[in-house]
Amino acid sequence: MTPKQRAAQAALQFVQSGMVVGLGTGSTADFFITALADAIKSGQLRDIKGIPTSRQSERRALSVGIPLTNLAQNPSCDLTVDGADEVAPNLNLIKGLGGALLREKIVAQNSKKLVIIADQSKVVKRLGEKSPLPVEVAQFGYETQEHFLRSLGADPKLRIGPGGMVFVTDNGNCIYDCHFLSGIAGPADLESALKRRAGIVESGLFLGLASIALIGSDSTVSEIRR
Ligand code: A5P
Repeated sequence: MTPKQRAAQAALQFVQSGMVVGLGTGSTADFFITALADAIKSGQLRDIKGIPTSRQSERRALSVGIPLTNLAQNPSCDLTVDGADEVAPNLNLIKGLGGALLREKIVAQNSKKLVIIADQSKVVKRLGEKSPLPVEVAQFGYETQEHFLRSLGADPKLRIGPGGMVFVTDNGNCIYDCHFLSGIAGPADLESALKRRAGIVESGLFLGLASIALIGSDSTVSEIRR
């Protein structure tokens, strides 16, 4: 079992029969979706409904037979299990390298508990230390955001998709991946500045949302709690 699989498997301890479960996006979240499907098939868990955070996790969940619902039918998840790109000691996160940050944040904010699953490579002292911060922006006038993001101390790179075209999210927006030379000194101030700017839809800063992170290694899973 890989560290990511180990963390994903450990997240099953938080799932109970009858729950509505937010399904994250990325390779670690995919391992959780598979583990959840196996638990449903074996009868260990019953009456589970999933809410996917991307088209990718929707396809994945459908392919392994997890019944799905949505926020219209179930406005709140009992639990969401998702990966992360960086996990700080206070459980603040960077997410969105998979491009699903907007739906991930909507589902996370409407969940009673957010459990993060990751391997040790995601644990950092300061956000922005390793990963760029993905910032989702409206297509209209997206070029104007580059200068604004620079004014906040970032080095923004417009995300390009696998085919060489500008990457477009499930929500029809673009992403700037924002590098910070010495990491992000004030995540809350940065988030406030981003929120005030028209055309910036959402950022991958997940502050104060996660309740626990399960960090998989070669042999064990450790926990970070707030
Ligand atoms: C998806 O948009 C991201 O927030 C993912 O949670 C993140 O990229 C983690 O991906 P891996 O689990 O593949 O490392």
